[in-house]
Amino acid sequence: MTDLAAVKAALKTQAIETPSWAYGNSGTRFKVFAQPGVPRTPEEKLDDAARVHAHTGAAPSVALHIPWDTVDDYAALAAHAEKLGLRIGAINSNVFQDDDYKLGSVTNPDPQVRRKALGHLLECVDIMDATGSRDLKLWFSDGTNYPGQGDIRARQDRLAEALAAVHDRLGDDQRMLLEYKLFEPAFYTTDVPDWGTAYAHCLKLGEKAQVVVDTGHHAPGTNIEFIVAVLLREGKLGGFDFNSRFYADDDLMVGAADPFQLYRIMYEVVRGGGFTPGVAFMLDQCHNIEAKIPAIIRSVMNVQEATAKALLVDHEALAAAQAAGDVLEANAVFMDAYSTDVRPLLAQVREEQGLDPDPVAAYRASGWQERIAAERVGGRQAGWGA
Ligand code: PSV
Ligand code: MN
Repeated sequence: MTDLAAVKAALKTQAIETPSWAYGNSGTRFKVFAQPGVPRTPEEKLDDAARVHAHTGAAPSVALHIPWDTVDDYAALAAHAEKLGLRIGAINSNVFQDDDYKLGSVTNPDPQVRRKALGHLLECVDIMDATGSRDLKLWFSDGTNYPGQGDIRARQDRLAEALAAVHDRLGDDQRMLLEYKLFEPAFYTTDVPDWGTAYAHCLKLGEKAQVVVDTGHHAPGTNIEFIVAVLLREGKLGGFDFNSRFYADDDLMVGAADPFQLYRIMYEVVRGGGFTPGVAFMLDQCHNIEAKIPAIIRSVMNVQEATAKALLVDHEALAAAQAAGDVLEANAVFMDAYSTDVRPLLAQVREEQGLDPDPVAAYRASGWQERIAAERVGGRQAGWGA
């Protein structure tokens, strides 16, 4: 039997981090469709993020991306966040948008480029100090396009050297989250292509190094929940970049393409003791054609729904069926929770928190969208990569 009160209490503790770049314009390499009211500054991105938190009660932190969110005074930016009831989440480094990084950043054969890349990563730790951020998220586009182009092993050595320098620089309460991605923009080899490579580096680095799982960064058909279970068992799961995909790194709204996969992932999180602040639930999405703020609200709700279902699994019944070798019953117990309509439960949770049970409708009725469309005129709209 599942304890409903405990499920509701757990749901009230869930924090889902939204990414600053999801509030700006984004698109594909074919076209960026600009939207009215899009933020022009990091402060305005936080203003929008505060609306997501106000209507969901579950999105108290915002990830920054440097240099997209570069400001003169990071402490002032953190103070702006605090005034809005938010805090600064992960600092995402960017060593993939500079001409110097054509052949790689920290794995580049040129030591000068490697020094520049490492300098950026260390600067990101300075920004963590100034903003009170706990996590440094590292994603490297480093890799090669052609067999023979680079020395795969030497590139691993250079990567390890840079990661160790960053690890050494971290404070006691700070962590580095190493993200992997199968391919793109490099097509032949990627220097951190999979969880095994990320795990091997993190294991060597030490306790402050953890793996981050971006759900869009796997080959089709990959069993992501298995990776989650293994990383949690090893104490090396630092968090998620949630999004969903049909084909490659589509960055669509989490839970939109495959809600069942999201449920299976959240089940392993709960089962493996990962439903704690030690595992960061972050979104990494780009809203190309849909309205951004309601799409982010919807994404937060999708994560909450998958979590609620995972929390509803009758663990005793499942364990009993598994121990008895009752394959069908075990599967039935697992599917029962998935098939539960948790929307009324979540509406109740929100009402108990003093929130509107329907966050998207509440946002629509708030007038915020009309207000930003009218007020944010002129200036340069923020966008992915800018
Ligand atoms: C790379 O594809 C990635 O997932 C990393 O997390 C980046 O920092 C982010 O996307 C930028 O959108
Ligand atoms: Mn990501």
